[in-house]
Amino acid sequence: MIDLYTAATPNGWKASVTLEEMGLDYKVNAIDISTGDQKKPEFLKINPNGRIPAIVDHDVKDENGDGFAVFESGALMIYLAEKTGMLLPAEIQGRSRVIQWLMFQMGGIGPMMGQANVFYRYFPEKIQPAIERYQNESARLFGVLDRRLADNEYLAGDYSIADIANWCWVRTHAWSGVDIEPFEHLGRWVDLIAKRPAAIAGLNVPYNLEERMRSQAENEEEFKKNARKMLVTKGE
Ligand SMILES: N[C@@H](CCC(=O)N[C@@H](CS)C(=O)NCC(=O)O)C(=O)O
Repeated sequence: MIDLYTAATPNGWKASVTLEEMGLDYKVNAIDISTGDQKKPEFLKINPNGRIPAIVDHDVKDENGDGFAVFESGALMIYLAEKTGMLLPAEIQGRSRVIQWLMFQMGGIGPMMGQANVFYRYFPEKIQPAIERYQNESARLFGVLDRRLADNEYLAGDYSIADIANWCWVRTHAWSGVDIEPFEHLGRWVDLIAKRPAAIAGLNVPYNLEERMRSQAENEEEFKKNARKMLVTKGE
């Protein structure tokens, strides 16, 4: 059995969609990142970085006889792919291609869209050059994905953890204020993955997404206030 520690965010969904695609048995532990659950000492033992997502695989023991903990969503996805032999080819070139597009998300799409969210949504001061910097960079990265998807159904051969990682972020483009309209092939791919039962199930972890979106729309100011609190956290 696997314990998943997560919240309803793109990085959290990367883990839950992957677990759903693999049909693994897992228990959801909702972490309230707005009140700082992720900075508590017991959680820092699982993820020293104090962020979600993280997993503990109780089928595998660490050197202390505890379940094996994995943090960093990309590492977590590779771990699950290696555990199951799914969504990551074994052969060196295919495997490298998937990891390249996974790292593209980890080092590009995630951080740039994340900072676009910070400056466009959460900061009370609207610093236009910062907003434009991160939105433009996100759009540039969307262009890279779009060109790749112009003659490839998925990012790296068959559907893989690279698609899940990028999709979980790109689908939230409106929250970052980045238009997807100019990217025809990217739009096709977003819609294609959105139909997958495991993607739908994974997005409903840890909460039902539609209900959350409704309450978020009602409480957008409250949501932004909580997000701002995270931005000023010092130390861990
Ligand atoms: N590189 C990390 C990023 C994780 C991350 O930033 N998670 C956010 C939610 S999407 C979080 O836990 N934020 C809480 C905080 O900043 O304290 C990963 O991919 O796992």
